[in-house]
Amino acid sequence: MTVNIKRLDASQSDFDSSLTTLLAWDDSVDHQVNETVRHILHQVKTRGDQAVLEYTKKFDRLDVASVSELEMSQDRLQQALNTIPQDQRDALEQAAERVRDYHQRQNQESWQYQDDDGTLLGQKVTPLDRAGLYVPGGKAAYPSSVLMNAIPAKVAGVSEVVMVVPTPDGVVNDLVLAAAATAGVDRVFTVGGAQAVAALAYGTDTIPAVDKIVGPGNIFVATAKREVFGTVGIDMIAGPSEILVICDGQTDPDWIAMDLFSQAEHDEQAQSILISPDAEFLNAVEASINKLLPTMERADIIRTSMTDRAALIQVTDLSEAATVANRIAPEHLELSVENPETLLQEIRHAGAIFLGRHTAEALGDYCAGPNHVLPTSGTARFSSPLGVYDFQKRSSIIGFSAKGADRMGRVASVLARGEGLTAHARSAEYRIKND
Ligand code: HSO
Ligand code: ZN
Repeated sequence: MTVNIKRLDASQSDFDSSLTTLLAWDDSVDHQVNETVRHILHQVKTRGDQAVLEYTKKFDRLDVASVSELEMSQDRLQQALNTIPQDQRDALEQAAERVRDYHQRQNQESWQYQDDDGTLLGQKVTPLDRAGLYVPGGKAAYPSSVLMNAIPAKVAGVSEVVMVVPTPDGVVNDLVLAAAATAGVDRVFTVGGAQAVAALAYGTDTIPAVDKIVGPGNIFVATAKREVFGTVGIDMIAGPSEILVICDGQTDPDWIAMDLFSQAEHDEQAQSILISPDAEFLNAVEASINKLLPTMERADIIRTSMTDRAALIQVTDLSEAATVANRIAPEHLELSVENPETLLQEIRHAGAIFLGRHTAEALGDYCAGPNHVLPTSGTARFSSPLGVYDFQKRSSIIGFSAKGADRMGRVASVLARGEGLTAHARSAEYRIKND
C-alpha cells in the first residue's frame, strides 16, 4: 500500500491557500473535557489530598490511604538509576551533561548602572522558588523530556522541582525515574491527569504548590494547565510535533525520508514537510518513504501522519524555500544543503534549526544540548525554546539619589497632575528641593 503524499508547487497561483489548508489541524476545544477538568480542579482545590486520592483510585486504579504513599523517595529514584541497563544509564548521563552545559550558557545575570545624577537602575534576576513538572504515563512517557524540562529549572536555580507522573495500575517506568534522578528532580508523586495539575497549582497538605507548571500531557492535562494559568505560570500548550526539511537534492533520500518519519512517528497528527528545488529529488524521497515505511515499528502512525499531514513542496530556489519556511515557522527546521550557514541568514522563524546533512533532528531530541521543548503550530513567530529564562524572573531596581529625585520628581509631578492623580504628584514633589 503506497502512501500518497501531497505535492505543492510554490509557483502555482493557489499555493498560498493550499499551504494554509496544509497547516490547519484540529485543535477544537471539547466542552465536555472543559467541564470535567473544571470539576476536578474545584474538587482538588477545596478538598485537597482527599480528592487526589479519589481520582487516583478512579483513573489509575491505585488505592492508597494517603498521598504520602504516592511519593517516590530519592532512594527509589536512585535505585531505578542503578538498575537500568548500563548503556541506558550512560546515554542518559551523557545527554544530561550536554543539556546542562548548553543551558548553563543561558543563565542571565542581574545588572545595574548609575545615571549622571547618581541614581541606581537595574534588573535583579531571581529563580522561581518551585517548579512543577508534568510527565505523561504510558506510551508518551519520554525520559528525554524529563531531562529537557528539569535540567533548565535546576540550572536556573529553582530550589525545588516537583514531578508528577501517573502510574496506572501501579506500573512504574524505571527509565523515567532514572531520568528524574539524573536531572536532580527533588520530589516525585505518582499522580497524573488534571488532579495532578490542580495539586501543583493549589497545593494540598502533601503536594506543595508550585509557581510554574511545565511539561506535556494529554487533552485533560493541557486543559487543566490552561485553566490554572494565572494562579501559576505555565510553559506552553504544545501542538503535534513538526519537521520541515529544506534540501538541495544532494542528501541521500533515505536519510531525508527517515528524518521525516522521525517526527511522523510521534503521532497521527504530526507534520513532516520537505521543500526542494529539485523535482527529481522529491520523487526519490517519495520512493524512499514507500520503501522504508514497511520496515518501521510504528508504520501505522507514520502512514496516517504522512497521508494526512505531510507534503512535498517544489520551489524554484533555496531562497524561495526559506520564504516558505518562514511562513510555516516550524518547530524543527533541517537545512540539508551544501552551505547551511548561508541559508540560515534567511531564516527568521523556527523553534530549532539543524545545519547540514549530518545534523539529524533526532540528535536534537536527545543529546545535542539545546532543549527539545519547542514552539509548535507556527508559534515560533513569537516564542522560543524552553530554557533557563522560563524558570527565572526579573525585578526592576530603582534607587534615586537626592539630585535625581529632584530632577525626575518635577517630571513625575507634571505627568501625575496631567492624569489628575494628586497623591502621586505630591509624593514626588515632597522630594523636590525648594531653593
Ligand atoms: N520531538 C519531540 C521530543 C521527543 N522526541 C522526545 C523523542 N522523544 C518534540 O517535538
Ligand atoms: Zn522527537
